[in-house]
Amino acid sequence: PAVIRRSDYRVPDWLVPDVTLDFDLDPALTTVRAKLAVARNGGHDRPLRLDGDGLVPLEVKVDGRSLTQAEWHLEAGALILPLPGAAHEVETLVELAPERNSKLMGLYASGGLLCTQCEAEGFRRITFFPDRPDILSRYSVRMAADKACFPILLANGDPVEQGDGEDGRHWAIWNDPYPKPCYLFALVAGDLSCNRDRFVTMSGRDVQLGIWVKDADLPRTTHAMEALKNSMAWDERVYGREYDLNVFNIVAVADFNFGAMENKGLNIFNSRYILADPDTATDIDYDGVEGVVAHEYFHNWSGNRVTCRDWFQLSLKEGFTVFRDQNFSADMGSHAVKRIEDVRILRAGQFPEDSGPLAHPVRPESYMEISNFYTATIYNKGAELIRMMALMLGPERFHAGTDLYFDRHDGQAATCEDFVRAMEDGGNIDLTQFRLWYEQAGTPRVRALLSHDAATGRVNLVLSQIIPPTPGQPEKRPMAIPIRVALFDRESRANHGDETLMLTRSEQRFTFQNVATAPVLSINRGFSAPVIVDTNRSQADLAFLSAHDDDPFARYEAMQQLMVNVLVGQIGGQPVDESAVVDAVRQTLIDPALDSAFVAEAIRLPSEAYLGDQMPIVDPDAIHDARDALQHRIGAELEPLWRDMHARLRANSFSLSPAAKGARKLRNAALHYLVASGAADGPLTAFEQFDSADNMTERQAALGILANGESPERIAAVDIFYNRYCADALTLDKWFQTQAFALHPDTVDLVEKLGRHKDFTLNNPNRVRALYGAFSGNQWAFHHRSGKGYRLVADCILALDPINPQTAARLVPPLGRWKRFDAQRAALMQAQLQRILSQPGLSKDVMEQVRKSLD
Ligand code: HT7
Ligand code: ZN
Repeated sequence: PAVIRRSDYRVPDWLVPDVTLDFDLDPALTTVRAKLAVARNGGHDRPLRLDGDGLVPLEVKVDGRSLTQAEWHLEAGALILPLPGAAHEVETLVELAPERNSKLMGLYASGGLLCTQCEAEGFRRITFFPDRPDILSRYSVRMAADKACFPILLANGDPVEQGDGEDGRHWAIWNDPYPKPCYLFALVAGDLSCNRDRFVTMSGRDVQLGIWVKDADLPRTTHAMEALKNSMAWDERVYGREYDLNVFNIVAVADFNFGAMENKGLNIFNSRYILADPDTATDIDYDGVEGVVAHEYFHNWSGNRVTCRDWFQLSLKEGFTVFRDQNFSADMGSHAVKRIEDVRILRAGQFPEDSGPLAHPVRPESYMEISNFYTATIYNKGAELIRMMALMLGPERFHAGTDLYFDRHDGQAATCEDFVRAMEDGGNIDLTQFRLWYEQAGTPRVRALLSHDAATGRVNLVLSQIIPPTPGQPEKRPMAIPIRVALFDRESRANHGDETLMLTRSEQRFTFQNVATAPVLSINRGFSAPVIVDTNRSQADLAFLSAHDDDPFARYEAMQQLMVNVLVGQIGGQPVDESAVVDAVRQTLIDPALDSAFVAEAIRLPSEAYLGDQMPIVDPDAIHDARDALQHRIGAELEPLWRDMHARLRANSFSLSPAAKGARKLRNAALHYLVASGAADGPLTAFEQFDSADNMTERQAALGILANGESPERIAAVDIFYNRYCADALTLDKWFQTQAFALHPDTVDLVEKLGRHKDFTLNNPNRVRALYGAFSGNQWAFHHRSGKGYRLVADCILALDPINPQTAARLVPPLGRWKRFDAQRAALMQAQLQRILSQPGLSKDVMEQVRKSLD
């Protein structure tokens, strides 16, 4: 497959100011008639090229005249039309079979609905079109369909007209007045019910809101609707951005390759990010709904009004929009806990990507398949870049920068460079060196060495940075890294003052005066930069910070580091005293100033995968054993506290208040440690929670805890859960996921069995992710020394690739981490990658990921 390079960007040869689409919809055979007003862009004589993927032109007309086959040709699926003159109307007719579209890109059928997914390059599967984001067009869309099967017809923009046709069919016309790239095109046809509401914008316009779902799911849409209205108000209050159309619709579909899609005025969602009720959704699910609804809504400005010039600029919209949704969620709940969660996600997903064969810059230089670049680097690291700029500028100058960005580029297809320039001009700052964050892949390592001179009262902090080599980038230049630090007095526990240091050279010395006694260093407070920090802090200093740091992230981090040092020390044969961890957990539990959600985060042991990331070569078995033993010790030594807490935090009735959510989180943590203590009544207590819970947060947590062990209660809970929820797809996903994620020696065999379960299907991406996605994130099970885990995932990739290559390709990265494991495991992983590569007819999606993973 061809490699697309950022440096090859050229302005479009032809523009398409207006598009009229006419859909005659039917799951088996849909026809699409497209009329494009095309205009030559500049003085050239190149033909019009309309991308197509799997399309056959049944008719091609120019200015109303049908062309003969000699007047056009197809080139790699694209329709090539040599055209004279400056402007024409080009008309094409194609046929589609949505019910046979298992890739879920373009127009497809899902649960009786017809819907579209066009980002990144799905529009070319619907009609011939220059499928690139810098072509902005006004769309008018007519849809006709059988009225009984598809009573609701939705598209982008505002509804214009509707009526009944012959043979039980009906039709509707929608117009979108805002020029948009074709990746934002959408339509939905189906038998849907609507949760209707309204929002009055800051300028007093009334916007009709609709969340469209299957009728039975209507009661599960209230949280999404609240989230939508809160998002609309937040974007007005924080960014001064108002919604622009008269209607805003959201549709939930069961089969979706991603979380959701921000189509102009018609967001389409994976139902897991819309539907929520206490019986089936956990608090994490509720937060997911709120965050994704906000994310897609915020795209209306950061993505739709200002879009991307080309796909290399993807982080322009995704990084910025993740930053916006993270801050929104923090404002809706707890800033401290949200930051901890976001950093955990970054470290679990992005850091491994940045240190492996698929590492790429936030603004990549090349790709084979753009769908493979919807990554944690583009999204989450991209958000960290915006966060660093916000920190360096301060809130007022940052918002001067974003105002300038929106004003300058409204209605345009922009670049990451445009965003940085708006920050520079609006915020009055020089970001020349900072731009390297967009260019250089790899997680910087910052080393911090603190020394104190009692005679002079001077503290020296020497910071140095190393950016590891990544594919195609053997040498790196020093970056501009904002590091927030504070120095604490050991005696008084006073903070000598928060400062943001700019590390811009390979090594730099920072001096602090008038510090009488050797202080304790708090560093990368708030996770001010997405870097790995190595310090010479003792376990005693970390214990001090875990009890007294006034920055919640740094306090959490000190606790994590304390635990990492003990576990990595033990695994490496250099035992470190565990009692400091037990004491720190005890201190945290009894600190009355801390809220429950923070406590639950702070006392959680680092994941097995995170521990693996701290080691030169990952030893999954040793990591599991050491972590299990420490968990047992914390459980056993503090057993009365866990017991008391678990009993005390039982709620009378369900609520989504931050306090109630925090209490559930901590109660689950207490149950976890109580069972880990080995107490004889542990499994029964877990089963009792499973059985009596009035919410999924406690029920699923109890199921997960039981699934890790061996008990009659485990078998009972797994069966009860299945029987209760087997008719509800989203909840049944949890059944698959919880078992695939179990820290149990037989998980690998169980996953093999579950892959043959009657409810398992490769046609639904949520189900695939629930089983194989969860399993490949379970380090101990996936890296079973037999290599069976690798074979299972490779089998799944091979079977899924012809059905849904995008989803198949997303299962490849865990196999590509072979360099991080011992020679035997590495060879087994490589063998599976080779086996995949030898499959004839492999998709471009999987091929790109596998080839890179073998390098
Ligand atoms: N912008 C959306 C991306 C997306 C997507 C990408 C590839 C394949 C399918 C997809 N569905 C949605 C999601 C977002 O970031 O908001
Ligand atoms: Zn997005």
